[in-house]
Amino acid sequence: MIDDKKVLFSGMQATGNLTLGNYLGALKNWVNLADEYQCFYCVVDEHSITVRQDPATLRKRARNLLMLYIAAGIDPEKNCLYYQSHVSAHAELAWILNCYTYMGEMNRMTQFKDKSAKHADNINVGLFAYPVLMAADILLFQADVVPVGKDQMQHLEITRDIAERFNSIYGDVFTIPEPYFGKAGARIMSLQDPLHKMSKSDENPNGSIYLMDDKDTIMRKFKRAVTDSEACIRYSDEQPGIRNLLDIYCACNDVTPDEAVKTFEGKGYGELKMAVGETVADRLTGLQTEFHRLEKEKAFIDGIIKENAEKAGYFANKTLRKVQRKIGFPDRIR
Ligand code: ATP
Ligand code: LTN
Repeated sequence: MIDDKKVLFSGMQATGNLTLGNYLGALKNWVNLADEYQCFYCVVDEHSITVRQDPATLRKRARNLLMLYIAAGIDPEKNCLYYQSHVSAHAELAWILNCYTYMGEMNRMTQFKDKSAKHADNINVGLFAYPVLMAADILLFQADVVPVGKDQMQHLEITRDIAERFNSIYGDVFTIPEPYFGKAGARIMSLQDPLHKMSKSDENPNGSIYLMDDKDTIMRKFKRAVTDSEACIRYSDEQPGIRNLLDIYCACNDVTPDEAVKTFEGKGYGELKMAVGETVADRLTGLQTEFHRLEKEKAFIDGIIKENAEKAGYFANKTLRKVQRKIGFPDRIR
């Protein structure tokens, strides 16, 4: 608890360009959580280097991601938005937790298996230990809840296991975090392959709408979206392409699938694609305008980066000191 509120922690990697999936499935849903929770949203740049990065690009993307958080409507006064690398407690706690995590547990992580298959020339120890750093992120803030997608559930489970193991040895040190489901964020699928999720690391750029795409690009991608030959707009698993377009429409307009189906009753696929494209372009143009405004507000953004790193550091170090004391590291001399 901080100020009588439960703590919520989440993070996003600054690798690749953010997609409509990241926005509708995560960012957009984070906007109002600060009323109920003390929220920490981290740009997890230390996670990013588990895959080789170009330094200038990483630096730029990390800053852009922080500005995107704000442009998406996450209020930097009410939420703590910061870079992982600015709070050294993340790396320090991760080291400690490494010593309380078993190789066998890490060997079961499916993301490690996927990523090491993808980057066979760089299967580094950091990639293997990635979930331990994620556990440190969460446990440092004594987070009660963590909004994560399905693909990160395994990492949240290992976080809970590590925390429980640590607590069973040293007493109640860590809060055991729960997944946050809240209002279910839409799972957005690729426009080119509606059976796979829209993802920033997809090699086919036509499958994803990027948050910085201009209106023409957005309309073109929707025009080319894969549908089917049923020629009927229904919300059903048998029509994954149409269902995905309806999901996108619903998430942007806050309507239910039934309402959306009614809106498009008797209309053709072409019309549906155009309407969804327009809706998305409207949303993203607003976000882009705000992003470009923030780009010019260098001093304002720098101020947020500095203040929030201090704020996050304060809470994180409190937990770190407690952990260090529990495991027997010598006291600091003041
Ligand atoms: P990568 O391709 O690098 O794995 P990603 O695009 O799948 O990245 P993540 O960085 O793993 O995205 O996820 C960031 C957040 O966005 C998570 O909360 C995740 O659940 C959400 N998210 C990502 N893709 C989608 C999607 N297609 N639909 C809904 N939510 C998504
Ligand atoms: N692994 C996550 C990003 C991430 C995270 C976290 C999410 C790093 N640390 C802590 C929630 C809580 C991802 O790739 N989406």
